[in-house]
Amino acid sequence: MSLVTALAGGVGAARLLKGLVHVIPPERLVIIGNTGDDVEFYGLHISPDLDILMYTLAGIVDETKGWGVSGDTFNCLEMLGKLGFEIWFKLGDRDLAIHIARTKFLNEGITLSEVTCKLCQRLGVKAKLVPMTNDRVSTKIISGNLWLDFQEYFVKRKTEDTVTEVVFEGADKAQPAPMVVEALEEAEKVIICPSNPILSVSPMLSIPKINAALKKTDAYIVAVSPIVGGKALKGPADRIMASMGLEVSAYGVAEFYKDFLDHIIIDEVDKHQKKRIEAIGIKVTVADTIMKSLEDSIHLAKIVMNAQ
Ligand code: FO1
Repeated sequence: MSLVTALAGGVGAARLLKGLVHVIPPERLVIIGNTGDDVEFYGLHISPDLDILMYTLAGIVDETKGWGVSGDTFNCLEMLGKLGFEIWFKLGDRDLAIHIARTKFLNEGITLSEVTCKLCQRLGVKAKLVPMTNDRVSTKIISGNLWLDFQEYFVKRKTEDTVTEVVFEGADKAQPAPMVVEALEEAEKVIICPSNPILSVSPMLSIPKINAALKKTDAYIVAVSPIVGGKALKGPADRIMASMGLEVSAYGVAEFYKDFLDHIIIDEVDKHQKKRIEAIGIKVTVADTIMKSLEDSIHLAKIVMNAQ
């Protein structure tokens, strides 16, 4: 059975992958999830990107927000607020159950990969979801002389700080989780999901053995640009690319991945960039990349699978 391996961040990736599991048997899909955004609240280990992917594939995600559990309530958080705890990270009651279970398993000595596998099985997710690493890698956002934890920058301070540098603490020594290197090297196709290249994909690229596997693999590597018409579809990717000195365009995304990328899917509105991207040796497919419905996700997933 030939594998399709995806490198995935949060919401944009989840939207593509929920289409992909309708296009290929989910058992063929290995999803490597970013854990640079992981955070601890109230003694609980939270893996926001893994959860966004898991909830989406389990069909229980809050579709409006793209994260959290659909129809969740916030009674526990409200009470924690009354008890004087910070409650800016909106953890719903059902969502908290996942974090309690994850933390309990981790405290019993099970790795994050094994816990993720268990949680996926229990929620009926058939694709294989694996964290990029079982080691601790923390995305730090630097704004002048201020060092912020990722969720502090992203949620608490609403991405308002000007980012001068992004550091993936621990990445240089981190080992890829089991299956990650094999899934990249043995795949027929590797998909770089439409996630933030700097905040969501770079934590994975910063782990030396993941980076080396991407450069070594014979798999055909296809990315979907998260930048459409010079803007990020969601989140601060455009502002961060600009402050890192990258061109904020589909071309800028292609160039960022050019060391290993074979093909990029860009939006219709960016079709004028096709020739420029092809000139750096990357094939281009122009398509409608905005995913508002399941049909849109399936349509884009078919385009990704047909890219060759
Ligand atoms: N994103 C927000 O913008 N605000 C929140 O309060 C928030 C809570 C949250 C809780 C659990 C979870 O799994 C994700 C959550 N997210 C929240 C999303 C998340 O922080 C980001 O989208 C990712 O880290 C970036 O991909």
